[in-house]
Amino acid sequence: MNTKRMPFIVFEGLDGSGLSTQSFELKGWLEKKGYEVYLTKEPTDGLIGSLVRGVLRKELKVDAKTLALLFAADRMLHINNTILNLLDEGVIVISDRYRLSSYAFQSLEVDIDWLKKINEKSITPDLTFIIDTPPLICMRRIQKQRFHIELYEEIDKLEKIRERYHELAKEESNAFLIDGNRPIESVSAEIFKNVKELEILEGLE
Ligand code: 2DT
Ligand code: MG
Repeated sequence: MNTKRMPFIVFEGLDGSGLSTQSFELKGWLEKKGYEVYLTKEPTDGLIGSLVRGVLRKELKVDAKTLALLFAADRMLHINNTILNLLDEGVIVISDRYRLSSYAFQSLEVDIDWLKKINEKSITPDLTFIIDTPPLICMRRIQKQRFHIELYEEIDKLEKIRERYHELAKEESNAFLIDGNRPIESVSAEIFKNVKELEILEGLE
């Protein structure tokens, strides 16, 4: 049992901005350094997360406030059933999306102060990387990957969400806005540089 709690690292941004790619790259890089790493995502593939995915695919309809509560409940379960246990066991946890997704996406329709309130018991990540990629590029990538269009996937909405992320980058502690409109390796290099500065991983080369 490791006595130091390991870092909790989060990736945020628009869909198609390269979150999954960068989470995966960071996992591989840390594993090569000898760390045990668990890659997870929100919405989760648990019971509440699956319900949320149904809403995103427009298979079931719930109002915006209920959806915000479902995301918050999925997150609380994720923290208490998975994230905290792993961090305490000496595992680095990387999550593809976390609470800033709720603040950036749900605030299109729901008051942001209330969103922050229903998420106030969520732990603060040690690092949050917001991958910033122009919406048009994200939309093109999404269209290449699949046929259906999910909730929020309209250019004007994505523009607004991107602006929210810019504001959130200034507010959230330990958050970095990373230019995602570059080759994968350049984006990763900037991320690794910031991870190296985490005190608990001291000595990381
Ligand atoms: P991906 O699985 O492709 O990342 O899409 N979302 C996610 C929210 O609106 N609020 C949240 O709190 C979270 C975690 C963003 C997931 C979609 O769900 C949205 C894109
Ligand atoms: Mg997606």
